[in-house]
Amino acid sequence: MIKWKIHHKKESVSTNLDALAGKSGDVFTADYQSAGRGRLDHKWESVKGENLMMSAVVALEEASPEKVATLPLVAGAAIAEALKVDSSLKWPNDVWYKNKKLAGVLCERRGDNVIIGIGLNVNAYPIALKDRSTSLEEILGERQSVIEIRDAILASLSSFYQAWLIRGFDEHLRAIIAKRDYLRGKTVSVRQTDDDSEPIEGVCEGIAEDGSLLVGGKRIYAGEAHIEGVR
Ligand code: BT5
Repeated sequence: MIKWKIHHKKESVSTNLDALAGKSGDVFTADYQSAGRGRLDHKWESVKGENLMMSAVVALEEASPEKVATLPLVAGAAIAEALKVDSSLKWPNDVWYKNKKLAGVLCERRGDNVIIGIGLNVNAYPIALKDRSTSLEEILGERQSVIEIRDAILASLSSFYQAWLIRGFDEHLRAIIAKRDYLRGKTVSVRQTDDDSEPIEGVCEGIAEDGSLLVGGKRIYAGEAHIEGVR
């Protein structure tokens, strides 16, 4: 098990930025982020003091870029398995509950390390996103301890990461992810960039052994999948 060392701030710009100063095993958390980041230019919104925002630094030990590309899915699986709710994984980096987003992962490689940024709505979600986000509190009907959830996720992340480092994105990890795959079997429209005017459309056949999304026989390596009727 990784012996994590927690560095907490009341307010941060982005814990993924704080983590740039960290070494393997360091975890940066904050009660609030003034400029939380998602993929591309997306923002991660937080509600002060209510949610989990953390960035864990782990060593890559010469993992290839192709292997590192599968890490957001593995981190998502670690989060899903740590929670007491029956969540799904929405390729490439989200944890959903029913048709709403509960958590997001942003992995950023920095030399020999990778920063695994996790944002999870524990006791609140941004009001502006109420149609498409949810929180553990809303699902479970009572407030949850951010610290307990942080520790459960870190324990799970430690074992998932170590399994992934040793054995790669193997059958065992893929089976855990496949079981929670939100998109598989659904008709999806995938934009590879935010302004993609020709999204790939078709039935999603799941996630391939290299972490790409399979849609109508094509492999998609990055993007965002939409399902009709779901925001
Ligand atoms: C993500 O990006 O989902 C990755 C989010 C990672 C956030 C963590 S918090 C700790 C660490 N420090 C950082 O600065 N970042 C990491 P993406 O797939 O691009 O999704 C972003 C989209 O999710 C936004 O454009 C919104 O639509 C939506 N969103 C933003 N905040 C949300 C929230 N709190 N709950 C649900 N959806 C949200």
